[in-house]
Amino acid sequence: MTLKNHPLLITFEGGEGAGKSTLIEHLLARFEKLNYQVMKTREPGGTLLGEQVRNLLLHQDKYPIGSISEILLFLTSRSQQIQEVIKPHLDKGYVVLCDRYNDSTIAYQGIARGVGQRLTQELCTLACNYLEPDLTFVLDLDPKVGLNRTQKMEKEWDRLESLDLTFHEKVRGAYLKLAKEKPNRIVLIDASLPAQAVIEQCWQAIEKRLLVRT
Ligand code: Z5A
Repeated sequence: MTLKNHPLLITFEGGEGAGKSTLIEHLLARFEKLNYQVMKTREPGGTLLGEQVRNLLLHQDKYPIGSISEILLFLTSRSQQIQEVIKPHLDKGYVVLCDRYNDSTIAYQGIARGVGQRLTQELCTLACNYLEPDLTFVLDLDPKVGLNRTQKMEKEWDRLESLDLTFHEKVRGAYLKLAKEKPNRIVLIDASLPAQAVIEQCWQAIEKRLLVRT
């Protein structure tokens, strides 16, 4: 099997506890088994600057951060990660699996926080210098189920998770809106299914859209 559209940027989106990390680990292993050069990243983070920014955002309970400042911090991390990590790997022909990207900023800050979808999209375009994913999976899950899953884990990030359920329902609605608006790029996945079924559905979508049998 060969890649039709090599290199590839595949992004993973969804609310808390939707299963992105679990899915990425399995897909990474599948690509490796097929001898692809593949790497995973997460946002915010992934570079020295990005990890500092992650730290700043994590501890927002100690100082106020306004909504525009919040967007700019997420985008600082993304822009640096694209420059230092993502772009160089794509240039070498890698498959890059990215845990969150612009759709997170549009869903969380642009729509759920109310900054505005169009403005947030424009800021994202600037920060990522027009680098769009080849494929995006949105893992759709009732936030009550997702938050329940994460409460069972040791989590470093609790700032946005601690926002009320209404906020997380808005995030879910925002992702559904984005999936409707971008059907060619975004594949909506029912994340309430068992992990193995989620992995198989995503792999089938990757094969169908991005891989060709030789
Ligand atoms: N954020 C933002 O606001 N704006 C932005 O631009 C960006 C981010 C980039 C990052 O948190 C936070 O930043 C996030 C959005 C915001 N908000 N919050 N809060 P993070 O990086 O620390 O975490 P996360 O991205 O929200 O991921 P997560 O909560 O760790 O969940 P996950 O990676 O999607 O799920 P998981 O770790 O794979 O699975 C969670 C648990 O469920 C685990 O025990 C699994 O074994 C289990 N699991 C997984 N799949 C299944 C299925 N299918 N069934 C049952 N159980 C499952």
